[in-house]
Amino acid sequence: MITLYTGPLSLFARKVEIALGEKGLAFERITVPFNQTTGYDPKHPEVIALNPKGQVPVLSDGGLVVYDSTIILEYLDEAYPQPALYPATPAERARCRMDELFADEILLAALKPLMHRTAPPVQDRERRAAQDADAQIAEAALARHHAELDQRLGGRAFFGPALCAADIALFMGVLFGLRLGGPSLACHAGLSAWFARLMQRPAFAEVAAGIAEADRRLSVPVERR
Ligand SMILES: N[C@@H](CCC(=O)N[C@@H](CS)C(=O)NCC(=O)O)C(=O)O
Repeated sequence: MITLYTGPLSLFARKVEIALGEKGLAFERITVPFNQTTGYDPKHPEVIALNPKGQVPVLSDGGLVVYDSTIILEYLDEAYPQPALYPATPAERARCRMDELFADEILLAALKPLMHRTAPPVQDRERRAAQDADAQIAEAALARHHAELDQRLGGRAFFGPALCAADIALFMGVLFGLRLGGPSLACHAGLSAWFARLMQRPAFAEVAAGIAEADRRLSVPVERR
């Protein structure tokens, strides 16, 4: 029995949901409290008990507890090898892991300054101006990252020889950039087609729909700010 502690707008927990969906693994979902004002505070007591970092995602599989989305994806791929989420050769696996890391660390760094856009606006005008200035810099960085990803993809269907963990992590990063009002993919035909192709897959579409539903419930619409 697999249990996943997840968050409604957790990019990392949603990575794991896509991986579970692609592997056709049923799981019990425990959604931790989250709101746009205090975030994950107060934290779910079981997450505090299970993960020394107090973060989601946490996965429990028959009593084995695994935290951190990347480690969870690697665990799932070893415990449930079909369909594989990491390529076969050491070089391809290294490339996939670096692309996953690019999403989780480099793209994330450019997403963070956009995250205030779905939260209630701050009243202090100076702070708001500083947020807007940081967001503009982040948008420029995101646009550069999209161009780089488009080039790296080079017209292929996936970032690996087949769908791999990097596609999942990069999909989440690109999706969050779009939902936070970041640059469009329109001028990157390959990346845009890749994103649309992933959106056709049930595991990805379900997660994207879940995030849209959570945004309707929890977030300030970006276009209304
Ligand atoms: N490297 C971790 C990052 C997990 C993470 O940042 N989780 C966020 C939600 S997306 C969280 O639980 N934040 C609450 C906190 O840090 O207190 C992973 O890949 O799982």
